[in-house]
Amino acid sequence: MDKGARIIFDLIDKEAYRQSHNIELIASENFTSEAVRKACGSILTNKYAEGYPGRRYYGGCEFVDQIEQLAIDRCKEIFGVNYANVQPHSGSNANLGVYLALLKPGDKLMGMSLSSGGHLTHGHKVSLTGQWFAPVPYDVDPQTHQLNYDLIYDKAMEEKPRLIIAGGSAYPRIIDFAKFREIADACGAYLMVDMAHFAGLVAGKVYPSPIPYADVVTSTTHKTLRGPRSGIIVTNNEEIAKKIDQAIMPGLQGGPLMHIIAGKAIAFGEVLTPDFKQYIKQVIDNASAFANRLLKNGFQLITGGTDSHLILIDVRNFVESGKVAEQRLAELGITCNMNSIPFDPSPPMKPSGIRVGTPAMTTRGFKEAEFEKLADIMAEALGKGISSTSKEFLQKFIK
Ligand code: DSN
Repeated sequence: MDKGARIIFDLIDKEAYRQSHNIELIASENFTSEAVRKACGSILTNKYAEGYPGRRYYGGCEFVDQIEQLAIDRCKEIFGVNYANVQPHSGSNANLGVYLALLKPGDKLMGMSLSSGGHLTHGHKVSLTGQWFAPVPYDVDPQTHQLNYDLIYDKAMEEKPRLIIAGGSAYPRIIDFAKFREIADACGAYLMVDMAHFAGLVAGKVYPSPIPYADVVTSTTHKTLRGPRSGIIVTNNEEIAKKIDQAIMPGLQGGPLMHIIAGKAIAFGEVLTPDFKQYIKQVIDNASAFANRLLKNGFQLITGGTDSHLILIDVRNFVESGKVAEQRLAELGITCNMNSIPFDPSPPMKPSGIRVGTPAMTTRGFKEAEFEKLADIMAEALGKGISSTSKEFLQKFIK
Protein backbone atom coordinates (compact mmCIF):
# COMPACT_ATOMS: atom_id res chain seq x y z
CA MET A 1 0.00 0.00 0.00
CA ASP A 2 1.45 3.41 -0.91
CA LYS A 3 1.93 6.23 1.57
CA GLY A 4 -1.09 8.18 0.35
CA ALA A 5 -3.37 5.20 0.99
CA ARG A 6 -1.70 4.35 4.32
CA ILE A 7 -2.53 7.81 5.70
CA ILE A 8 -6.18 7.27 4.83
CA PHE A 9 -6.28 3.76 6.33
CA ASP A 10 -4.68 5.04 9.54
CA LEU A 11 -7.48 7.57 9.78
CA ILE A 12 -10.08 4.87 9.07
CA ASP A 13 -8.57 2.79 11.89
CA LYS A 14 -8.85 5.79 14.22
CA GLU A 15 -12.47 6.35 13.21
CA ALA A 16 -13.20 2.63 13.77
CA TYR A 17 -11.75 2.94 17.28
CA ARG A 18 -13.77 6.12 17.90
CA GLN A 19 -16.98 4.45 16.74
CA SER A 20 -16.50 1.43 18.98
CA HIS A 21 -15.37 3.40 22.03
CA ASN A 22 -18.02 6.11 22.04
CA ILE A 23 -21.59 6.06 23.16
CA GLU A 24 -23.33 6.95 19.93
CA LEU A 25 -26.55 8.88 20.43
CA ILE A 26 -26.87 10.63 17.07
CA ALA A 27 -30.44 9.69 16.14
CA SER A 28 -29.67 9.38 12.42
CA GLU A 29 -26.67 7.06 12.77
CA ASN A 30 -26.40 3.31 13.18
CA PHE A 31 -23.91 0.44 12.86
CA THR A 32 -24.16 -1.66 9.69
CA SER A 33 -23.43 -5.39 9.61
CA GLU A 34 -20.12 -6.74 8.36
CA ALA A 35 -21.89 -8.13 5.28
CA VAL A 36 -23.24 -4.68 4.36
CA ARG A 37 -19.82 -3.11 4.81
CA LYS A 38 -18.16 -5.83 2.74
CA ALA A 39 -20.55 -5.26 -0.18
CA CYS A 40 -20.02 -1.50 0.01
CA GLY A 41 -16.25 -1.95 -0.13
CA SER A 42 -16.41 -4.49 -2.97
CA ILE A 43 -15.32 -4.53 -6.63
CA LEU A 44 -18.84 -3.50 -7.60
CA THR A 45 -17.57 0.07 -7.34
CA ASN A 46 -15.82 -0.61 -10.67
CA LYS A 47 -19.02 -1.17 -12.62
CA TYR A 48 -21.03 1.31 -14.69
CA ALA A 49 -24.69 0.38 -15.02
CA GLU A 50 -26.62 3.44 -16.19
CA GLY A 51 -30.22 2.42 -16.74
CA TYR A 52 -32.30 -0.12 -14.84
CA PRO A 53 -32.13 -3.95 -14.58
CA GLY A 54 -32.59 -5.46 -18.05
CA ARG A 55 -32.30 -2.08 -19.82
CA ARG A 56 -28.80 -0.68 -19.34
CA TYR A 57 -26.63 1.56 -21.45
CA TYR A 58 -23.55 -0.58 -20.70
CA GLY A 59 -22.55 -4.18 -21.36
CA GLY A 60 -21.50 -6.65 -18.68
CA CYS A 61 -24.44 -5.94 -16.41
CA GLU A 62 -25.70 -9.51 -16.00
CA PHE A 63 -24.67 -9.77 -12.35
CA VAL A 64 -25.35 -6.23 -11.22
CA ASP A 65 -28.82 -6.59 -12.80
CA GLN A 66 -29.52 -9.47 -10.44
CA ILE A 67 -28.18 -7.53 -7.45
CA GLU A 68 -30.32 -4.46 -8.16
CA GLN A 69 -33.40 -6.61 -8.82
CA LEU A 70 -32.95 -8.32 -5.45
CA ALA A 71 -32.63 -4.93 -3.75
CA ILE A 72 -35.84 -3.78 -5.46
CA ASP A 73 -37.76 -6.97 -4.63
CA ARG A 74 -36.71 -6.93 -0.97
CA CYS A 75 -37.52 -3.23 -0.62
CA LYS A 76 -40.98 -3.83 -2.15
CA GLU A 77 -41.59 -6.71 0.24
CA ILE A 78 -40.58 -4.65 3.31
CA PHE A 79 -42.94 -1.77 2.59
CA GLY A 80 -45.70 -3.64 0.70
CA VAL A 81 -45.38 -1.59 -2.50
CA ASN A 82 -45.44 -2.32 -6.24
CA TYR A 83 -42.51 -0.06 -7.08
CA ALA A 84 -39.16 0.76 -5.55
CA ASN A 85 -36.29 2.78 -6.97
CA VAL A 86 -33.10 1.87 -5.11
CA GLN A 87 -30.75 4.13 -7.08
CA PRO A 88 -30.90 7.50 -5.23
CA HIS A 89 -27.45 8.13 -3.80
CA SER A 90 -28.96 9.72 -0.68
CA GLY A 91 -32.18 10.84 0.97
CA SER A 92 -31.63 14.33 -0.43
CA ASN A 93 -31.36 12.92 -3.95
CA ALA A 94 -34.49 10.83 -3.39
CA ASN A 95 -36.36 14.02 -2.48
CA LEU A 96 -34.92 15.89 -5.47
CA GLY A 97 -35.96 12.98 -7.70
CA VAL A 98 -39.56 13.32 -6.55
CA TYR A 99 -39.54 17.09 -7.09
CA LEU A 100 -38.07 16.65 -10.56
CA ALA A 101 -40.76 14.08 -11.35
CA LEU A 102 -43.76 15.99 -10.04
CA LEU A 103 -42.94 19.72 -9.94
CA LYS A 104 -41.93 22.56 -12.24
CA PRO A 105 -39.51 25.30 -11.11
CA GLY A 106 -41.41 27.89 -9.10
CA ASP A 107 -44.13 25.46 -7.91
CA LYS A 108 -45.18 25.73 -4.29
CA LEU A 109 -43.65 23.15 -1.97
CA MET A 110 -45.03 22.82 1.56
CA GLY A 111 -42.85 21.15 4.17
CA MET A 112 -42.18 21.39 7.89
CA SER A 113 -39.80 24.24 8.75
CA LEU A 114 -36.28 23.28 9.80
CA SER A 115 -36.67 24.59 13.34
CA SER A 116 -39.91 22.63 13.76
CA GLY A 117 -38.01 19.45 12.83
CA GLY A 118 -38.17 19.42 9.02
CA HIS A 119 -35.25 18.90 6.63
CA LEU A 120 -33.23 21.27 4.45
CA THR A 121 -34.56 19.58 1.31
CA HIS A 122 -38.15 20.29 2.37
CA GLY A 123 -37.81 23.83 1.02
CA HIS A 124 -35.28 25.60 3.25
CA LYS A 125 -33.95 28.78 1.67
CA VAL A 126 -30.30 27.65 1.74
CA SER A 127 -31.21 24.51 -0.21
CA LEU A 128 -31.83 24.26 -3.95
CA THR A 129 -35.33 23.16 -2.94
CA GLY A 130 -36.04 26.57 -1.38
CA GLN A 131 -34.48 28.46 -4.28
CA TRP A 132 -35.88 26.70 -7.34
CA PHE A 133 -39.31 26.11 -5.82
CA ALA A 134 -41.55 28.41 -3.80
CA PRO A 135 -41.45 27.13 -0.21
CA VAL A 136 -44.48 27.53 2.07
CA PRO A 137 -43.24 26.09 5.36
CA TYR A 138 -45.54 24.97 8.15
CA ASP A 139 -44.54 25.02 11.83
CA VAL A 140 -45.51 22.84 14.74
CA ASP A 141 -48.05 24.17 17.23
CA PRO A 142 -46.47 26.98 19.30
CA GLN A 143 -47.86 25.52 22.55
CA THR A 144 -47.60 21.74 22.21
CA HIS A 145 -44.77 21.63 19.65
CA GLN A 146 -46.74 18.84 17.96
CA LEU A 147 -48.19 18.98 14.45
CA ASN A 148 -51.39 21.00 14.43
CA TYR A 149 -53.38 19.65 11.49
CA ASP A 150 -55.90 22.50 11.58
CA LEU A 151 -53.12 25.07 11.14
CA ILE A 152 -51.56 23.00 8.35
CA TYR A 153 -54.97 22.68 6.66
CA ASP A 154 -55.54 26.46 6.82
CA LYS A 155 -52.13 27.18 5.34
CA ALA A 156 -52.53 24.57 2.61
CA MET A 157 -55.93 25.97 1.60
CA GLU A 158 -54.54 29.49 1.55
CA GLU A 159 -51.35 28.67 -0.39
CA LYS A 160 -52.56 25.74 -2.55
CA PRO A 161 -49.12 24.05 -2.80
CA ARG A 162 -48.42 21.52 -5.57
CA LEU A 163 -46.73 19.15 -3.11
CA ILE A 164 -47.02 18.66 0.65
CA ILE A 165 -44.27 16.88 2.55
CA ALA A 166 -44.82 15.01 5.81
CA GLY A 167 -41.81 13.83 7.77
CA GLY A 168 -38.68 15.35 9.20
CA SER A 169 -35.41 14.94 11.06
CA ALA A 170 -36.22 16.04 14.59
CA TYR A 171 -39.92 15.39 15.13
CA PRO A 172 -40.31 12.78 17.89
CA ARG A 173 -44.01 12.01 17.56
CA ILE A 174 -46.16 9.83 15.32
CA ILE A 175 -47.37 11.67 12.22
CA ASP A 176 -51.03 11.27 11.27
CA PHE A 177 -50.72 10.40 7.58
CA ALA A 178 -54.50 10.11 7.10
CA LYS A 179 -54.83 13.76 8.18
CA PHE A 180 -52.12 14.81 5.72
CA ARG A 181 -53.97 12.88 2.96
CA GLU A 182 -57.16 14.78 3.73
CA ILE A 183 -55.28 18.09 3.59
CA ALA A 184 -53.56 17.21 0.31
CA ASP A 185 -56.88 16.14 -1.23
CA ALA A 186 -58.61 19.29 -0.03
CA CYS A 187 -56.04 21.61 -1.64
CA GLY A 188 -55.25 19.44 -4.67
CA ALA A 189 -51.61 18.67 -3.75
CA TYR A 190 -49.48 15.58 -4.08
CA LEU A 191 -48.52 14.07 -0.72
CA MET A 192 -44.91 12.96 -0.26
CA VAL A 193 -43.78 11.33 2.97
CA ASP A 194 -40.09 11.54 3.81
CA MET A 195 -39.70 8.60 6.21
CA ALA A 196 -35.90 8.81 6.38
CA HIS A 197 -35.89 8.76 10.16
CA PHE A 198 -38.64 6.27 10.89
CA ALA A 199 -38.42 3.88 7.88
CA GLY A 200 -37.02 1.13 10.11
CA LEU A 201 -39.88 1.66 12.56
CA VAL A 202 -42.37 1.34 9.69
CA ALA A 203 -40.58 -1.80 8.48
CA GLY A 204 -40.74 -3.25 12.01
CA LYS A 205 -44.41 -2.26 12.33
CA VAL A 206 -43.95 -0.11 15.43
CA TYR A 207 -44.93 3.09 13.58
CA PRO A 208 -47.83 3.60 11.15
CA SER A 209 -47.06 3.04 7.50
CA PRO A 210 -47.41 6.08 5.23
CA ILE A 211 -47.83 3.84 2.16
CA PRO A 212 -51.67 3.73 2.13
CA TYR A 213 -51.85 7.54 2.24
CA ALA A 214 -48.90 9.03 0.37
CA ASP A 215 -48.57 9.41 -3.39
CA VAL A 216 -44.88 8.75 -2.99
CA VAL A 217 -42.51 7.94 -0.12
CA THR A 218 -38.78 8.67 0.14
CA SER A 219 -36.23 7.48 2.65
CA THR A 220 -32.62 7.16 3.55
CA THR A 221 -31.39 3.63 4.18
CA HIS A 222 -28.80 4.16 6.91
CA LYS A 223 -30.75 5.39 9.90
CA THR A 224 -33.29 3.07 11.53
CA LEU A 225 -33.15 0.81 8.43
CA ARG A 226 -29.51 0.08 9.36
CA GLY A 227 -28.18 -0.14 5.81
CA PRO A 228 -25.51 1.81 3.94
CA ARG A 229 -25.70 5.58 3.57
CA SER A 230 -28.11 5.97 0.65
CA GLY A 231 -31.71 6.56 -0.48
CA ILE A 232 -34.85 4.94 -1.91
CA ILE A 233 -38.20 5.99 -3.38
CA VAL A 234 -41.33 3.80 -3.18
CA THR A 235 -44.89 4.16 -4.43
CA ASN A 236 -47.96 2.20 -5.49
CA ASN A 237 -48.87 4.77 -8.13
CA GLU A 238 -47.81 3.44 -11.56
CA GLU A 239 -47.84 6.79 -13.30
CA ILE A 240 -45.68 8.39 -10.60
CA ALA A 241 -43.36 5.36 -10.68
CA LYS A 242 -42.64 5.91 -14.38
CA LYS A 243 -41.89 9.58 -13.77
CA ILE A 244 -39.58 8.71 -10.85
CA ASP A 245 -37.57 6.27 -12.95
CA GLN A 246 -37.01 9.00 -15.55
CA ALA A 247 -36.26 11.63 -12.93
CA ILE A 248 -33.59 9.62 -11.11
CA MET A 249 -31.86 8.41 -14.29
CA PRO A 250 -31.24 10.28 -16.58
CA GLY A 251 -32.87 13.31 -14.91
CA LEU A 252 -30.76 13.62 -11.79
CA GLN A 253 -28.09 10.94 -11.59
CA GLY A 254 -25.83 8.99 -13.92
CA GLY A 255 -24.38 5.62 -13.00
CA PRO A 256 -25.92 3.99 -9.94
CA LEU A 257 -23.50 3.03 -7.16
CA MET A 258 -23.72 -0.73 -7.53
CA HIS A 259 -21.60 -1.46 -4.43
CA ILE A 260 -24.01 0.60 -2.34
CA ILE A 261 -27.04 -0.98 -4.00
CA ALA A 262 -25.57 -4.39 -3.06
CA GLY A 263 -25.19 -3.12 0.51
CA LYS A 264 -28.83 -2.01 0.45
CA ALA A 265 -29.93 -5.42 -0.87
CA ILE A 266 -28.14 -7.10 2.04
CA ALA A 267 -29.55 -4.65 4.60
CA PHE A 268 -33.07 -5.14 3.22
CA GLY A 269 -32.60 -8.89 3.59
CA GLU A 270 -31.66 -8.28 7.23
CA VAL A 271 -34.73 -6.09 7.75
CA LEU A 272 -36.93 -8.99 6.61
CA THR A 273 -35.68 -11.25 9.43
CA PRO A 274 -37.41 -11.73 12.83
CA ASP A 275 -34.20 -10.41 14.47
CA PHE A 276 -34.81 -6.98 12.97
CA LYS A 277 -38.35 -6.88 14.31
CA GLN A 278 -37.03 -7.61 17.78
CA TYR A 279 -34.30 -4.99 17.35
CA ILE A 280 -36.70 -2.26 16.29
CA LYS A 281 -39.08 -3.01 19.17
CA GLN A 282 -36.12 -2.61 21.51
CA VAL A 283 -35.23 0.72 19.83
CA ILE A 284 -38.69 2.03 20.74
CA ASP A 285 -38.74 0.53 24.24
CA ASN A 286 -35.31 2.02 24.89
CA ALA A 287 -36.37 5.47 23.65
CA SER A 288 -39.40 5.42 25.90
CA ALA A 289 -37.34 4.39 28.97
CA PHE A 290 -34.66 6.97 28.09
CA ALA A 291 -37.25 9.76 27.72
CA ASN A 292 -38.96 8.91 31.02
CA ARG A 293 -35.69 8.94 32.91
CA LEU A 294 -34.55 12.18 31.26
CA LEU A 295 -37.83 13.75 32.43
CA LYS A 296 -37.25 12.42 35.96
CA ASN A 297 -33.84 14.07 35.87
CA GLY A 298 -35.40 17.44 35.08
CA PHE A 299 -34.80 17.61 31.34
CA GLN A 300 -37.34 19.49 29.21
CA LEU A 301 -38.32 17.29 26.30
CA ILE A 302 -39.88 18.92 23.27
CA THR A 303 -43.50 17.62 23.05
CA GLY A 304 -42.99 16.12 26.53
CA GLY A 305 -41.63 12.81 25.27
CA THR A 306 -41.34 10.56 22.23
CA ASP A 307 -43.25 7.96 20.21
CA SER A 308 -40.21 7.10 18.14
CA HIS A 309 -36.47 6.49 18.29
CA LEU A 310 -35.53 10.14 18.86
CA ILE A 311 -35.78 12.69 21.63
CA LEU A 312 -35.35 16.44 21.30
CA ILE A 313 -34.21 18.18 24.50
CA ASP A 314 -34.31 21.87 25.37
CA VAL A 315 -31.14 22.04 27.50
CA ARG A 316 -31.39 25.65 28.65
CA ASN A 317 -32.37 24.78 32.23
CA PHE A 318 -29.00 22.95 32.50
CA VAL A 319 -26.54 24.84 30.28
CA GLU A 320 -26.62 27.89 28.00
CA SER A 321 -26.94 26.08 24.67
CA GLY A 322 -27.05 22.79 22.80
CA LYS A 323 -23.51 23.46 21.65
CA VAL A 324 -22.23 23.50 25.26
CA ALA A 325 -24.26 20.35 26.04
CA GLU A 326 -22.86 18.56 22.97
CA GLN A 327 -19.30 19.50 24.01
CA ARG A 328 -19.74 18.46 27.67
CA LEU A 329 -21.10 15.07 26.62
CA ALA A 330 -18.36 14.66 24.00
CA GLU A 331 -15.75 15.09 26.76
CA LEU A 332 -17.21 11.94 28.34
CA GLY A 333 -17.28 10.01 25.05
CA ILE A 334 -21.00 10.48 24.49
CA THR A 335 -21.78 11.67 20.96
CA CYS A 336 -24.94 13.57 20.08
CA ASN A 337 -25.77 16.65 18.04
CA MET A 338 -26.84 20.14 18.97
CA ASN A 339 -30.21 20.91 17.43
CA SER A 340 -32.62 23.80 17.02
CA ILE A 341 -35.88 23.51 18.90
CA PRO A 342 -39.23 24.82 17.60
CA PHE A 343 -39.26 28.65 17.46
CA ASP A 344 -35.68 28.66 18.71
CA PRO A 345 -34.60 32.20 19.68
CA SER A 346 -30.94 31.23 19.11
CA PRO A 347 -29.11 30.67 15.79
CA PRO A 348 -28.49 27.17 14.34
CA MET A 349 -24.78 27.21 15.32
CA LYS A 350 -25.71 27.85 18.96
CA PRO A 351 -29.16 26.32 19.25
CA SER A 352 -31.14 25.66 22.42
CA GLY A 353 -31.34 21.91 22.14
CA ILE A 354 -29.72 18.57 21.53
CA ARG A 355 -31.17 15.57 19.71
CA VAL A 356 -30.52 12.04 20.93
CA GLY A 357 -31.67 8.67 19.65
CA THR A 358 -31.51 4.97 20.47
CA PRO A 359 -30.94 3.11 17.14
CA ALA A 360 -27.13 2.88 17.26
CA MET A 361 -26.67 1.86 20.91
CA THR A 362 -29.54 -0.61 20.63
CA THR A 363 -27.55 -2.28 17.85
CA ARG A 364 -24.66 -2.40 20.33
CA GLY A 365 -26.89 -4.23 22.82
CA PHE A 366 -28.11 -1.47 25.12
CA LYS A 367 -31.43 -2.15 26.83
CA GLU A 368 -33.67 0.04 29.03
CA ALA A 369 -31.33 -0.14 32.07
CA GLU A 370 -28.35 1.21 30.12
CA PHE A 371 -30.39 4.06 28.63
CA GLU A 372 -31.74 4.95 32.07
CA LYS A 373 -28.18 5.09 33.37
CA LEU A 374 -27.24 7.30 30.41
CA ALA A 375 -30.06 9.70 31.29
CA ASP A 376 -28.63 9.97 34.83
CA ILE A 377 -25.13 10.53 33.44
CA MET A 378 -26.37 13.27 31.13
CA ALA A 379 -27.96 15.09 34.06
CA GLU A 380 -24.73 14.77 36.04
CA ALA A 381 -22.58 15.87 33.09
CA LEU A 382 -24.64 19.00 32.49
CA GLY A 383 -25.19 19.58 36.20
CA LYS A 384 -23.10 18.96 39.28
CA GLY A 385 -20.60 16.50 37.81
CA ILE A 386 -20.10 12.80 37.27
CA SER A 387 -20.41 10.32 40.15
CA SER A 388 -18.01 7.41 40.62
CA THR A 389 -20.61 4.80 39.59
CA SER A 390 -21.25 6.76 36.42
CA LYS A 391 -17.52 6.84 35.71
CA GLU A 392 -17.39 3.06 36.12
CA PHE A 393 -20.33 2.63 33.75
CA LEU A 394 -18.69 4.82 31.11
CA GLN A 395 -15.34 3.04 31.47
CA LYS A 396 -16.99 -0.20 30.35
CA PHE A 397 -17.74 1.35 26.95
CA ILE A 398 -15.11 4.06 26.57
CA LYS A 399 -11.44 3.33 26.98
N1 DSN B 1 -28.64 14.65 8.55
C1 DSN B 1 -29.82 13.88 8.82
C2 DSN B 1 -30.14 13.82 10.26
O1 DSN B 1 -29.21 13.86 11.05
O2 DSN B 1 -31.29 13.69 10.62
C3 DSN B 1 -30.95 14.35 8.03
O3 DSN B 1 -30.54 14.40 6.72
